[in-house]
Amino acid sequence: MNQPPVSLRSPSPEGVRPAWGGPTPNMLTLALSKGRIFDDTLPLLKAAGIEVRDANSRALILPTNRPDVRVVLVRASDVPTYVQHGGADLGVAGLDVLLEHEAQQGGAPMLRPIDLKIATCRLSVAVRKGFDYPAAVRQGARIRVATKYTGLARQHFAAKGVHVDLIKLYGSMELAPLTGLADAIVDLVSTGSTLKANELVEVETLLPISSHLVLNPVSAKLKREALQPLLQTLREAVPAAS
Ligand code: PRT
Ligand code: MG
Repeated sequence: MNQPPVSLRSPSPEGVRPAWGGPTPNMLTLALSKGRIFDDTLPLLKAAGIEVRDANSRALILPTNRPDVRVVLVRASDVPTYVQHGGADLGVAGLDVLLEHEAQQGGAPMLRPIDLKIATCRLSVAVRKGFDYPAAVRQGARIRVATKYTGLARQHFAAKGVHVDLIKLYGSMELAPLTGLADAIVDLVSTGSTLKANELVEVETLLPISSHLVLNPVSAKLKREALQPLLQTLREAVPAAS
């Protein structure tokens, strides 16, 4: 608290982290979420010459083999917030998370220069087997939909002219139609086995999903020289066919 702020801001040689643990002026901070995005991003980073260190530690800030690049681990749904507000210069997040963030926040869309084509799935509507979905969504009807994606679900049903009562959930969406909490869910589907195990059927797809690289707009300008080569190698590392 009594530390003179001058010492925090004194220039340090590139790559040497100041004693207070913050980034050096030229350091790139990449926000990732643990799990499939982290696992699928590592090989792309490796192809770009970046190896993440201490991946199995409990630390939330991970160094890499490059002194000017570090990784911060955040919740998947927090990646857009970190990147938008400069807690990270860049990040990787599912299109579901990015578009939902934009639907909730409004404003300009985030800078999304590379589709990494990883963690692919789709955002779909699912209902209980035997539920008459076409009848439930006929023009002017009213339907109860449980989802974590209330912004995207609202847009989808509004475009169809269907009145929707949205029920916000944070997980286990599949349970909602089985317990009578909702008529339908909007959730991610990959293999379809989770729906199948719960006797639900997919009745409509809102959009195909993959994870994208997102950029903080200020970093995109001020750290352009450091970012450009990294973005280029990542672009080249993305599999041509998804
Ligand atoms: O888990 P947490 O609450 O911390 O955050 P999160 O669920 O957002 O993170 P995570 O790591 O589970 O998902 C991160 C991103 O991975 C998502 O935002 C998607 O872009 C992408 N992704 C790709 C998926 C899936 N595939 C996927 N299958 N995210 C979740 N699932 C879940 C889905 O919600 C459902 O419960 O897997 C289940 C369906 O899978 P199948 O194979 O049975 O159809
Ligand atoms: Mg999850």
